[in-house]
Amino acid sequence: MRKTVGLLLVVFLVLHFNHHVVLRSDCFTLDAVPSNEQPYRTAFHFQPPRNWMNDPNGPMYYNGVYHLFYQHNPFGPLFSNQIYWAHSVSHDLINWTPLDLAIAPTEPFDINSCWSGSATILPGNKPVILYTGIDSENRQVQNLAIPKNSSDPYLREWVKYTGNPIINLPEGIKNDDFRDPTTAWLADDGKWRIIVGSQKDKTGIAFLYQSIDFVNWSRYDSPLHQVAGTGIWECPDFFPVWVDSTKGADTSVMNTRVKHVLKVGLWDYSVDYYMIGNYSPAKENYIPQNELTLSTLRYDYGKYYASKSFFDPVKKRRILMAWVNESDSEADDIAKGWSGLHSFPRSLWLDQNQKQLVQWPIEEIEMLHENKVSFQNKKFEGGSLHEVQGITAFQTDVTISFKLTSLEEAEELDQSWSDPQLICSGMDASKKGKLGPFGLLALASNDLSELTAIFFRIFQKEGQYVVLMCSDQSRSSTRIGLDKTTYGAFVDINPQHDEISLRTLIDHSIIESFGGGGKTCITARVYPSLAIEKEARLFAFNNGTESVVISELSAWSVKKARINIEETISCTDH
Ligand code: DQQ
Repeated sequence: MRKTVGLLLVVFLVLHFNHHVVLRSDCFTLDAVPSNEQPYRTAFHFQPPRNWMNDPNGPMYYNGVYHLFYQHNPFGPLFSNQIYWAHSVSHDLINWTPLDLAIAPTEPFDINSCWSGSATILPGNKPVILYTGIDSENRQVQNLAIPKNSSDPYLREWVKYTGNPIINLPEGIKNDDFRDPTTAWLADDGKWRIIVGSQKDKTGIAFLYQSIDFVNWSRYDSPLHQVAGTGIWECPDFFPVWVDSTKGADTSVMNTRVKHVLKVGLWDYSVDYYMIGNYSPAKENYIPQNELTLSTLRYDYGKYYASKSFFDPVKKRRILMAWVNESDSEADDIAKGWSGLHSFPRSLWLDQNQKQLVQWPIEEIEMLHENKVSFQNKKFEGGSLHEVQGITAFQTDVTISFKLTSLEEAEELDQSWSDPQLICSGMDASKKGKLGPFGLLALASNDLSELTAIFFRIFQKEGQYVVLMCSDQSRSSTRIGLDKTTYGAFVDINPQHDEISLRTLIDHSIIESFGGGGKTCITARVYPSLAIEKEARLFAFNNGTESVVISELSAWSVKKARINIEETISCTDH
């Protein structure tokens, strides 16, 4: 009897207090810790224990817990026609506990996959999810799911509304061109609004819907916005940003102190573009101050797609996460047993000039910092290389700021060089300039045959200074068969007044870089074969002829977070 009570108590404690333990009926072990066999698994970026992951879905904060769902193939490391919503929870947005799959393709309205969508917290603190189902006829339709038990802080089980689909394919839209409902916002007329991504004849469309009860939805004749020639708009996001504060605004905030961001993912280019504009719910129109074109604002100029933001009521901020796809081959993914990461969560807000957004890693990363190294005000001659020692170069958070003392030496920017990515590809870090290239060499091997260079070059154009930021993956690995595209973008800062700063998060196979205090972000995936773990080194470099001053360099080792680690219990335990 005492043995039975003891056993029951253990089971109770395991179930109720140790939420890191996931009880499963199948028994397996998986070493989620990066090791020589798994050198590309990350330490502080979100990824599932195994198999395929893509878009973040339905992030939200509910009753003391952050929830993150994601597109997942639980059966293999490649995308499939059976995509589920997987689910993890966190108390700090750093450490994540995996829960059971939340939404599975089981019903006629989603039998061929449960695709992306969003969460909304309805009045009375009631979370709901809208997601795209691929129905039995392979049509994309919009569905509703609610928690089975909203007093469960982890919202482990989700129930699909029996009246699904709640929104059918609009007439004239192709079966596979209608997806990814947004978080809803409530307008003054008491009606909810959402947008859904679509296209017709290559015109990207954000269809606008309204509802009083969240179940019956009607479509406005005019979409919220559409742009010809852009192809299907995936994973739209629509939210307010304060014009006079870096704090976040909840999705339904609507007043003269906010502008509205419309973000759309262009599937044809795998890029998340955004517009900033004025939204009038009374007129139901959205007027962007920058119209969407292929050379307008992006969240990130590297590998970064299908992002989703949410309002964090705890710290009053808007948080953004995105899917960062692999750059290796499908065969590599099969060998690794997994594919896909999420970017490190970023806060985002409107820049003071109201022309663009600013993004910055959430401050919780400091929980993982250790072994700080730093120095200030060091003259950095042209041709210098400085190794940043004393940190784990394969798991690090590094910031470097440059002061320029000979700006007048900046080279003229050739009038025909309008595409920053092309300039970066043509002028890699080994090509000497005058003011630049200077920056960081990340994940560098001992012999420098492998390295990823993240750097700046300063030019003059029509009496103005132009700051170019590059992330050059061309020498990131001696392996062949990888996508080693070089990325580049301009940074909207004036080096006459502003220092040129770069913050880079390095985590085994991902390098996220924030230029100009987060005005320009570039994310890359890299797979070194020599610069792995303890063999990886980090350098600051200046390959211009002019000297610059490193006004500050600070770097930390970043500890491993507990991300979706399933603790295996003995098969005989149950
Ligand atoms: N991924 C989902 C779609 C979305 C696309 C499918 C974006 O809902 O449009 O996994 O990556």
